[in-house]
Parts: sequence; C-alpha cells; structure tokens
Amino acid sequence: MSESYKSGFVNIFGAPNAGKSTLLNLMLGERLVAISPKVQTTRHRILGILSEPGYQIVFSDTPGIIEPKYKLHQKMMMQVKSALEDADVAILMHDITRPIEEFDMIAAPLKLKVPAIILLNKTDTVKDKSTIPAIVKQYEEQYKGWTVLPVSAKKQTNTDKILPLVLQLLPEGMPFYPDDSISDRNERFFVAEMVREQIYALYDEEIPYHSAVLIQAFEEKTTLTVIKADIIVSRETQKMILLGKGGSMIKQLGINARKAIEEFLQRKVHLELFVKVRPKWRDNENYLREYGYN
Ligand SMILES: Nc1nc2c(ncn2[C@@H]2O[C@H](COP(=O)(O)OP(=O)(O)OP(=O)(O)O)[C@@H](O)[C@H]2O)c(=O)[nH]1
Ligand SMILES: [Mg+2]
Repeated sequence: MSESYKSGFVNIFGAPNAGKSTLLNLMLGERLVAISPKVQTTRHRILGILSEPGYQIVFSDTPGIIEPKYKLHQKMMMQVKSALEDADVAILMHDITRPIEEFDMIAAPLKLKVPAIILLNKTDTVKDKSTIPAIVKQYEEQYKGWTVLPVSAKKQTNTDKILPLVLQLLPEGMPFYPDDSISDRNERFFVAEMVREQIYALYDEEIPYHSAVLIQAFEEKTTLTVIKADIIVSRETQKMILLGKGGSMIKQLGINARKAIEEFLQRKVHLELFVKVRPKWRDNENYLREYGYN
C-alpha cells in the first residue's frame, strides 16, 4: 500500500538565543541561517525547506520573542506573528537551564491552536544529567498534549527523535515548493546575513544591534562573483569601531565574510564593504524598508 504524501509548515518559536537557528540548520543539514551567541541574531522569518520522498517540511526560523523597543523590533515581532498564522506544527524551543516561568511567558501569549513540540535545548550544559527527567515531567504536566523532548541541537543529542515527531504531526497535502528549493530567500539575502553573522562574531557590545547590511551589487563574472555591501550603523563612533585602527577590523570582517560566502556560493568571491552612518535607522520606517525589514 502506498503511503500518502505529507507537507506542512513547521514553525520554530522561542526566546532569543534558545537555539532556533541552530535547529533549522541541523534539520536541513546545511549552514543556511545565521547563528551567534548574542541575542537577537535572527531578524526575519526565514523558510528552510526539507523535501524528501513522501514529505515536504517547510520549517520557519523566527526572531526570538522580545518586548519591542524599536520599530525594528516591532517588525521582527510581525515576522513571528506571520509564522503563527500559518503554522501546521509549532516547535517551541527553550534553554533547559532557564526557568519554566520564562517559557510560560513566551508560550502563553502565542495562543497556539496547532500541535506543538517543546524542545528543551542545550542539555549538554546541564551539569547533573539526572535532573533532566524531572524537568521534562514538569513541562509535560503543565503542557498536556504537547510532546516534550530534551535535546542538544549543538551536540546533536536526542535530535534524531525530532524528525519522526514532526512527521507524525504533519498533515497530508501537496508540496508547497519545488523539491529543489531550500528557502524562500535568495542568494543576496543569505550573503547579507553572512556579513551580519560575522559582525556578530567579531564585534562586542552594541555594534551588532546597530548594524544592518545592504547588498548594493551582486555581479556574476566569469571566474568570480563581485559583491558590494553597505554596512549601516547608527553613529559615527560605531563606524570608527567597525573600521578599527587603520581599517584593520573591517579588513578582518571582509576576510571572514568572504570565506563564509565562498563556501555558500561555491564560487570565488570579491567582497567590498562600505560603512555608512544612518542615525536612528532602527526607528526609521523608510530605512527599515530599504534594508529589507518589512
Ligand atoms: N551549549 C549549547 N549551545 C547551543 C545549543 N544550541 C544552540 N547553542 C548556541 O546558542 C547560541 C544561540 O543559538 P542560535 O541558534 O543563534 O539561537 P536563536 O534561538 O536562533 O537566537 P535568536 O536568533 O537571537 O533569537 C549560539 O551560540 C549556539 O551555538 C546547544 O544545544 N548547546
Ligand atoms: Mg536565530
């Protein structure tokens, strides 16, 4: 007897830094979306599409849920809202070492009407592993009907259980995307994200939170791809920090970002970065739109 085809939207929600983007990359087996130890790395809803014989899962990575302080944050939470609206299955991620009350504060306002899987992530950081079953039980009792799974997305502990769980909950249906597409976003988007990821990795303090990356040119030449990108910051002082002494920091940023982009595009890349100051861009509707935050 032939099995029916399954397809649906599996949207990942949680607090900043829970490991949502790490999970998306793990499920796709590809370094698609940006990850960093700093909070608020993801600013968009980003689809990651997994097509296999018999099913297509359209995962959505979403920004960590926060109380908005800027228009940028409001846009980020709009992205979360859109993911709430079309989810067939929700994955709620939470750092297992954080209190359950924090999870409640995130989960309750979502008012989920779809089946959910709670992933208690970062079990590798739990010193006394024997405490894990009791924590899981606490969530199971509070969230009856939802499956609770302790995992480490980073160390890939227990993560082989995620896909079967998702497939159990996935509705029957036709595929939404061609089976060779991996995302709804184009190469330019991911290239900008890679520059941003390297900014998160290289700079401390407020720099990453004040930075946006705008691809100005993306030209495929015969032997390489020429990419020109603007890095937008809010203040002149941030520009100085980005550049570093004698341009040393931006040079390093360029090298790191180029390596990541070359790996992604599987092509040689020539990358030029320009730093521009746009005061208060995070609260400016026009700038936000220009930088792709809709
Ligand atoms: N120790 C440990 N670290 C993890 C695990 N999963 C993710 N991380 C780390 O946690 C940090 C945040 O991971 P992300 O995947 O960027 O988290 P996110 O939920 O997408 O964060 P935002 O986009 O800011 O909301 C990164 O430094 C990851 O390497 C895990 O299982 N164990
Ligand atoms: Mg993320």
